[in-house]
Amino acid sequence: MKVKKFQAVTMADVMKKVKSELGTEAVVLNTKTVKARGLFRRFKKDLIEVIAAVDPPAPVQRKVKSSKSTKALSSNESAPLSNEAIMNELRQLRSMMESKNDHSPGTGKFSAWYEHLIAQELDPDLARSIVQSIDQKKWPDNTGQKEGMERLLTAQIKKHLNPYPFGHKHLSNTFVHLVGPTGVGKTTTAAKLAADAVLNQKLNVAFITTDTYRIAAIDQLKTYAKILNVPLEVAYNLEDYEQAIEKYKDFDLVLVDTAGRNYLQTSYIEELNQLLKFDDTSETFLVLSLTSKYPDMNSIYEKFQDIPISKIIFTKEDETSTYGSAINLLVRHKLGVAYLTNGQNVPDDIEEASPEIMARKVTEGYPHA
Ligand SMILES: Nc1nc2c(ncn2[C@@H]2O[C@H](COP(=O)(O)OP(=O)(O)OP(=O)(O)O)[C@@H](O)[C@H]2O)c(=O)[nH]1
Ligand SMILES: [Mg+2]
Repeated sequence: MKVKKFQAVTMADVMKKVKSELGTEAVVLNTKTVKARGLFRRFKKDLIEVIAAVDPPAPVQRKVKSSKSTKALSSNESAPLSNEAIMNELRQLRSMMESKNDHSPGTGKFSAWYEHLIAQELDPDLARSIVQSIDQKKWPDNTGQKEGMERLLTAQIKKHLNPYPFGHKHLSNTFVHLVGPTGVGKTTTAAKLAADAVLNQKLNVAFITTDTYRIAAIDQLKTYAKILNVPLEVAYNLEDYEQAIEKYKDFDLVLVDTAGRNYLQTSYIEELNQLLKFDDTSETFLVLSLTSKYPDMNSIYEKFQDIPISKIIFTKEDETSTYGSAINLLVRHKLGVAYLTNGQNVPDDIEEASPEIMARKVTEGYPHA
């Protein structure tokens, strides 16, 4: 690549010079204003300086002293830069571009990692900070191997999630509310959790459903209650709900299934807030599908500001291969995840979440060797 510095009083003039020297294929790498030099500089105007480059063979059309004005301007032209000066200019330009609107963290293997995170729909700023944190640390040189790269990336993502509460081994709080948008899998997840509590943890479990919105919803939970041999109360109003709480207060675990609503409408959140009891005997999981788009997940979560959401349950992991939206949400709102569900089968398709599992979802399938 041929790189050269040009100066003139106006941008139009300097571009004329660039075109004349390097041809129409030339690209501008940098522009700045420089003070005029020499005697009488106080009377001279500042100059526009442009660094331009062209790939060889450059279609150079040297104009040889064609006019007086050209001659005058060429006297301001400096000699070609030394290699070191050019490299410095290029380095400055690159760091300037990286720190502005270009999110690319560089080239080579790091840029490939970054692209993978972007393909996973991770927020570009978060993706960049993850990749650059690996760069800065100068990790051992086994990063050329796919496994090594995956491991490093997983560790960095995990680091972002570690501060938040994950998993839910001991269902210690009596009342566990499952809230969330329509059709994300609240009832199915309630059944999976109940099955695990009854069959594996030998807990005394009951169901309450406040979902009287759809007839089929009650039948759906009744079926699970019957199979698992656990009692179920249907709460049609606040009074019913208070009675159900009283009835089951000595149970080890009461799973409270709620109606799926369009929670972008605040009135539904107010309804929920009036019905459910939020105290230290209860915790509330917001159930979200991993197939949702990040802006939608984010809007829903933000609508839940008045309800104490203790953790997220992400469902339908089996229906997507991009997990960046989930990571964006967790990092942005400092949230942990209790469970991930990965299929329709009750009770099997559920696993306890951890930062490692979440991070690995993002890095699995990293295509670069
Ligand atoms: N693929 C897949 N499907 C799931 C998962 N969890 C639930 N489903 C399915 O999603 C559909 C809706 O599940 P429900 O449990 O009824 O969802 P809900 O949130 O209770 O729905 P509403 O009460 O109507 O808001 C059903 O067909 C479930 O079998 C999952 O992890 N993966
Ligand atoms: Mg339901």
